[in-house]
Amino acid sequence: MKEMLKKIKEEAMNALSGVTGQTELEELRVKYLGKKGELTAILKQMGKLSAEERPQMGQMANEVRAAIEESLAEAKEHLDAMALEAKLEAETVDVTIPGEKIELGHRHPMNIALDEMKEIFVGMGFEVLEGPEIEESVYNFDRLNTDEGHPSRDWGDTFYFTEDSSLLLRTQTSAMQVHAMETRELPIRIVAPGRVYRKDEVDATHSPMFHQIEGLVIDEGITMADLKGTLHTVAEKIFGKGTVTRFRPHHFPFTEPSCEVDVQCHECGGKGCRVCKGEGWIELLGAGMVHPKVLKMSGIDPDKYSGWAFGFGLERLAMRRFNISDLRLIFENDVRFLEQF
Ligand code: 2NM
Repeated sequence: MKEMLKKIKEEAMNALSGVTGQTELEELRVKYLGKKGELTAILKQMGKLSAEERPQMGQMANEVRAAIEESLAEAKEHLDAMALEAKLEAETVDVTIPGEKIELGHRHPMNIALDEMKEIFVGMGFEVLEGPEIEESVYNFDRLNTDEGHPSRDWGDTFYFTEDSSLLLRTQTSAMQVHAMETRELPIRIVAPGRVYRKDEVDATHSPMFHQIEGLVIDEGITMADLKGTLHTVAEKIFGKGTVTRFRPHHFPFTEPSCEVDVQCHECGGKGCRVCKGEGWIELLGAGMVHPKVLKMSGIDPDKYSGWAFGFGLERLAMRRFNISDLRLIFENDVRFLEQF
């Protein structure tokens, strides 16, 4: 029996020293230490031994068991370490390899132009107001001193919702400014950017929907000098210091007097070239002193208060700013176009 125990120990040690996987390790454990294993088989025969031999054999069997258990543990530790090593090797990340480039979008050129304008006016103390695109004729026309027969009210020019022409898609953001005059405390210093709609055929310079930004200042003692000073400063902020401006008489129903503001062509300095189409000047916006009737209709006393207002088209500004030749490009959203900004 002693010989058998020795042989089991030797065999087990041999087998364990060459073990290569977890499954094999488990098989060996069962083979030597399991309920039907070789060591258990020997222990079952202990009863046949004499009383003197039994403790001796028992001790030896325990030693063999302990030695095999220790080797099993060592082999398991070794296999675990190898497995971890292999896993780490397989999952190595090379942090020096350049990452995949993520394509980021960016703002639309119209939004770039709009944000620039908002920033200029906010910097001068104006508040930005946005309002509804569906308006009542009262706000889009009547309160702006645009009388019944005015051509802009024509069904061929304006999108109406109702037979009685009372509800429409706003043709100008000044409708919003009438709301402001009606509801706000004075003084008022606001800009109203947004979409406006007119029944125009689509071509390189026209679209039935475009964007405007209009501004309004009302306080005691406001004069044309405020209009000229502020709008000249705005022109300089857009086109650079030293920009030359020209205020030309014009007519709008909601302002009196009215004017159009031009900037001298930055390309030719006023001599006339392709950019200004030989004019020497580029039209920037329309403006004027708010008509006393307009103030009165919105509940403001024209004997105490006066104001000035302006309005211009954002697409035209963006087209000049980014050198865009055709208005349709702005609305088509062809990625090949948008990628250029
Ligand atoms: C323009 C030109 C001139 C304008 C007038 C008003 C209001 F509400 F005060 F009457 N808002 N905007 C105005 C004046 C708009 O656009 C070419």
